[in-house]
Amino acid sequence: MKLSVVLSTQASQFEAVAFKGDFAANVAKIAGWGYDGVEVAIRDPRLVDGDEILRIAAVHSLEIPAIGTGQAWGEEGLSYTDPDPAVRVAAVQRTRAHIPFAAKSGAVIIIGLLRGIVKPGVSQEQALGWLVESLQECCAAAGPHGVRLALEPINRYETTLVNNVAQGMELLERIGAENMGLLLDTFHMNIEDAEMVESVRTCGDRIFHFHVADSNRWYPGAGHIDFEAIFQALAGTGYEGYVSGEFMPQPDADLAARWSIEYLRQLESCG
Ligand code: LER
Ligand code: MN
Repeated sequence: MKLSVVLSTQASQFEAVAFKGDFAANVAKIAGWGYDGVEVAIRDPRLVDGDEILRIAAVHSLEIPAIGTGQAWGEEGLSYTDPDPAVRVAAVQRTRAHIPFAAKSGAVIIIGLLRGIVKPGVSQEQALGWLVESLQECCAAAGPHGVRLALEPINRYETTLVNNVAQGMELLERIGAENMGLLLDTFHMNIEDAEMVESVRTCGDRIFHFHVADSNRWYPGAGHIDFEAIFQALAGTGYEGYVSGEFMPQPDADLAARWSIEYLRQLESCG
């Protein structure tokens, strides 16, 4: 199993990102602990130097499996489901702006909190309609560049739209694009899905990316999730992508990243 960990390219309010500081220094540390890749969180691709990110990653032989986009919601309020059409357009434009770097790096574009939440005065069906339209537009723009998008079911305490894997699969049906899949995150599935192993099996070849944190959102091994069973199911789907650590920097970012890879590597299914 190829392992990566989330690294933000700039300061962020989102807590479950282990590293937020000096990018190059953190990439060096991550490579030193034995990771194969680094997942980058980018608020606005126009404000970061994609070639420099690729250069630094290459120096340490790290791949970039995915780009996290949720900071544009957290810091700027962009979403596909805002009642203001200008905000929805800006969210689609922002997603499209990630395409060149995604194409160069081979990274999947993560659609997490950019989906937004159902705002007062907006029905669930209307919000889902806007979400489907926006993602169809993003997929159509990304497709010719060979870029894939991964929608992440996110627990109910963070969003009111698409909380579990079954809802994610339903939305994929409605979007109907080959380059749209799901990102499964064990922290969210542990809250929302009746049986995580079953969710992994059901999602099958629509799993485009995978996040791990334990039940308490600390590093894997700090809580009570059965990662052995989950990874066996994941391997059974034929998944060849990355398992990316997205957890709280507890007790600190370095220890969390080190203990996570140590724990995952000793699992039979992840060795
Ligand atoms: C992002 O990958 C995620 O898991 C969400 O919890 C973001 O808030
Ligand atoms: Mn996640």
